[in-house]
Amino acid sequence: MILQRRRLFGAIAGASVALAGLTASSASALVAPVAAGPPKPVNVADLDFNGFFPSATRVRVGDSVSFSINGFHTVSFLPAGQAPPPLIIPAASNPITGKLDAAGAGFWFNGQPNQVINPVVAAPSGAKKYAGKGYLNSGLPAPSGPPKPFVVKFTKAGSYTYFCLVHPGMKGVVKVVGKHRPVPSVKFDAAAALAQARAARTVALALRKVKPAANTVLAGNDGNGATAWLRFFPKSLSVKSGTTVEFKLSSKREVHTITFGPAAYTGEIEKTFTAPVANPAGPPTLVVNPLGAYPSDVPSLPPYTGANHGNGFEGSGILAAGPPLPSAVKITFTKPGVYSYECVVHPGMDGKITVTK
Ligand SMILES: [Cu+2]
Repeated sequence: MILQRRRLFGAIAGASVALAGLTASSASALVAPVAAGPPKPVNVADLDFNGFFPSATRVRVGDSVSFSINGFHTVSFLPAGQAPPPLIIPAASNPITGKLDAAGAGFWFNGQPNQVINPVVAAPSGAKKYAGKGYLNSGLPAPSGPPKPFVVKFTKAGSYTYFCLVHPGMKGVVKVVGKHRPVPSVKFDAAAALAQARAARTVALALRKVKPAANTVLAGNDGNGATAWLRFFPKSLSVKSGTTVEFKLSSKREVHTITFGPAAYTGEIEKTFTAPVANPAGPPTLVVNPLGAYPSDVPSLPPYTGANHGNGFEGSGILAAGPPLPSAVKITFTKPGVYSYECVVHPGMDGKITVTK
């Protein structure tokens, strides 16, 4: 009878563990999967994912987490109390010099600091073990292609928040429990990631139906930011001559630009948005093209005529969710014509303003 009861209890316990997706404690170390970005290809035009899937992971002391970096993301654990370091910073030396527009005039930002990718964000931090302290960083993926998964072994119990240093607010948590505590199986984590991504995609598809206010163009429309629309709403807008259009960032995690000009000219800015410059003290510095980083004109953008700066160049510089960068820019269109613009951060993120009499 006792034996039977034990068996019965064992069977019930086994069933409930299976239902919760938990594995009983075992000797072999677990490698829990997390995707930075979409856990599988998105296959929706202009849609990207700026989240960790699943956003919460539970492992035992001695287990690892394997972060697949699917997109331009980092996986970064910070020392307690430290704010995430910024992605783009002004270079300490090396001011901008000799940048001329198509009409041969110097741009206002000559003499301003070059903006560079923060080497603290770009470079991997080395260690692949985390004991709950210090800075542990995957670094930025190289342009050559997706990096190998970033595998971190956790050696101390605790609850650890990690960040993507590219997309503010993109974070996840790894909870590390004692060696004999139950934790979810790899299969359970993978299913949780897909379920979270599906839910985020559903939210994004609803956000795609946005109807912006009159004479307003939204750069992205991302809700809480787990997904990002790398497109303008609307992609094409027609206004009467003399109209002021407001271009607004609608994203907490992405940055965009509004850059008018001939396709060859803006395309070149996009291609060289970050360019490696030799640095005798270490790895090459990634310098952000000042034509993309800075607004083309200060203190505000002048009316757009299609002939600004000799070739129709006029740009917002980087728009971001919060200070010190602006999140919106206004441009008044004064001459009938069809004008293309693009975001020089995101290839394929293009728009058109048609100005009528
Ligand atoms: Cu963009």
